[in-house]
Amino acid sequence: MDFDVENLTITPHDDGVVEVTLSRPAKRNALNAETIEELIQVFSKLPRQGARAVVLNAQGDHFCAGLDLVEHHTENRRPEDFMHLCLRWHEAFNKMEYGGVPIIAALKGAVVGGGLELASAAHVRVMDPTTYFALPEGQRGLFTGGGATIRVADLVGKARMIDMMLTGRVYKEDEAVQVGLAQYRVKDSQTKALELARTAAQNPPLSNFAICSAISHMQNMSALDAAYAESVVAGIVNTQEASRDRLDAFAKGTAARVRPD
Ligand code: 1HE
Repeated sequence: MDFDVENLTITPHDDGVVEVTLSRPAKRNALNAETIEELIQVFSKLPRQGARAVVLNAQGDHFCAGLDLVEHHTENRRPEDFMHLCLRWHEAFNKMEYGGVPIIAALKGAVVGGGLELASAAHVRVMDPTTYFALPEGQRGLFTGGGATIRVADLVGKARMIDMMLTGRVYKEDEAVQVGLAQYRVKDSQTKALELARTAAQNPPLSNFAICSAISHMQNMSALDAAYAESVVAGIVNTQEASRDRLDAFAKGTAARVRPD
């Protein structure tokens, strides 16, 4: 896998799992314009380079401190400059959410502002005991620009998101799971995320493609259109060769059964 990146580290594993690591720990992995371009590049190419699942993680103690506030301040951007930058953030995060390859985020430390927008573009979020979530935009005199109004509101609901932005409320520990910011809370988020990615990577790629793109698309549709799209996707996915083999194994009694533990 060949990527021209400086702020990310890409580590492919033999089983098709690829680690994408935010690699600006000295700046708490704050997202500068260059990192956003690198995310677009990586998440555009990975689905076509055979990635079966991705672990999105970070160097240092913090997952991501959000928008690079120093770059933003120094560049003294005009409204249209920042609008176009936000469109690049959306490009990156849409590539992630709609790309069809499962992305499991291994979280730690600060997951704040644009860092939470990035994490919410992953398909599964795993937190560790140090992880905390916040939207400090209000305190900074800013507003979300990387899709939080869609994805974070989707995770926690409109009222909680507004509270987070108005008051700087921080969610951590069990409460963060209860409100939907993370699906798993474990001692070691990296190990758990890798385990989940390896499990997901064993599903047929076409099934994962549908799970990690169709559901998001369908949420944007009317119920009538979504039901139609679901039938089309299921028509393709549920008759693929890989599912025939798996159904054959089930019928012969050799496939794993669904048990509570
Ligand atoms: C940064 C950034 C950043 C750290 N942009 N440089 N996000 C925020 O409001 C969060 C801002 N950051 C923090 O609150 C803290 O840095 C942390 C809690 C994440 C970490 O604290 P700490 O004590 O470990 O680190 P630090 O001393 O604050 O920062 C270390 C260095 O990282 C320092 O650089 P240095 O050159 O002085 O060593 C910081 O300047 C740098 N750094 N965070 C730039 N965010 C699309 S719109 C999205 C809008 C938003 O994301 S708003 C939320 C912004």
